Amino acid sequence: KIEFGTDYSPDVSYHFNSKVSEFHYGVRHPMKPFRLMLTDHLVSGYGLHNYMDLYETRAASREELLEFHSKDYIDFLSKVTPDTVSKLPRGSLEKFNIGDDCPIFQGFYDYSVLYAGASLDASRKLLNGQSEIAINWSGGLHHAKKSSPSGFCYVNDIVLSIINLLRFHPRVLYIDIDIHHGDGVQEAFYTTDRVFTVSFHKYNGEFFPGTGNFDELGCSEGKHFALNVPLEDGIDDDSYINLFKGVMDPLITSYKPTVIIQQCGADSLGHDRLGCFNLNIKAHGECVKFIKSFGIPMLVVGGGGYTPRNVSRLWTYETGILSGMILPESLPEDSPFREWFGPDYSLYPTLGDLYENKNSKKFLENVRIRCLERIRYLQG
Ligand code: V1S
Ligand code: CA
Ligand code: ZN
Repeated sequence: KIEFGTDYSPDVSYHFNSKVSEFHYGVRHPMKPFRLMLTDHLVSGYGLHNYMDLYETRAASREELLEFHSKDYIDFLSKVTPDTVSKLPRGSLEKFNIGDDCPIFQGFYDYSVLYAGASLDASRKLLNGQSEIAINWSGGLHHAKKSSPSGFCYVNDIVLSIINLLRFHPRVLYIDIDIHHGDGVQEAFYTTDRVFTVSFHKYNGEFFPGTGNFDELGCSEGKHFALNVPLEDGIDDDSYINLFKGVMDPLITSYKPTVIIQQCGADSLGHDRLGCFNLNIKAHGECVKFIKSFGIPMLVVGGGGYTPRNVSRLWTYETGILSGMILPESLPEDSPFREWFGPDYSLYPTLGDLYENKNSKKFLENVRIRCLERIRYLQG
């Protein structure tokens, strides 16, 4: 069965409500909340529930949402339903960016307040010192803006949690390893030095959401407190880990965050339905393990991830890392939905061989050097 690892086992809380996995964006839509149910079954199948404090999460309140989102927008979200959406006055769908990416599906508001409530609960556990690491795999919806949904995200649970953490923490570090740029979080804190945002992502100006070039670095008080690491298709395990550690080590040492939020979008894995990187589960997990090794309180959230069997493998593997447990490679035998994981039934099957690596050594070394030059500004 599972064993204690050699590294430190912190106090970990796991925040989940199975209701969140019962919503459907629509049959053609790539976002499948069901992946959260698959994850929870694997986590409990491995017995990881015995090594964490488990909390069934609640909905975020309207007042909590208004800490970031506009009243106009929350009024709209809380009132519109699939039945009323077609009767709205002309222009409202465009105004609120409703369409294929962010459809008004049955219960979408209940879904949104549930994943946001889970991140807020998790941030509260860190604030009151009951947890050193708090996990919400249903959160990480990094594209939502103050007054509009974007990229499958309706409310921004990350921004709401950071606002909560800022009540007592002087410096918050946000790390985003989803394949997409964490634009909603970057934008919300673009003018403050109290939140440092860093996102690793595919960038070519066209890939969604189209932002995240290296020259976006923050402005006014926030200048030099946003870092973007634009990457090409097909990045492999060693290149990604080297770059990630090479940037994050000096960044954490210089910025000295008092709390960290890591968004662990699983669409940076190889074989993702929307992604185009070649990462394996162990490499993605190595990034989480590296951040954990600094021993700073951490909120860990999910995000993208469109091949549900691999999303659930990844987040289970990372739950193991965060709670300091070593999981056997072979998946639990008596777990429901086991048929989703064949023919290998492995926690970390090989994923990283689909795309040509368009990130040359020279390109990556250049990215690393430019990041280090930016980080030097933090030392004053
Ligand atoms: N890539 C991609 C992609 N695929 C879809 C999509 C496909 C089928 C559907 F029925 C509905 C949507 N949308 C997109 C992207 C949005 C990606 C969001 C990633 C979210 C995250 O992982 O970072 C965090 C949870 N949207 C677009 O590329 C925009 C369009 C430009 C093209 C697709 N159409 C559907 C909308 C406009
Ligand atoms: Ca990212
Ligand atoms: Zn994504």
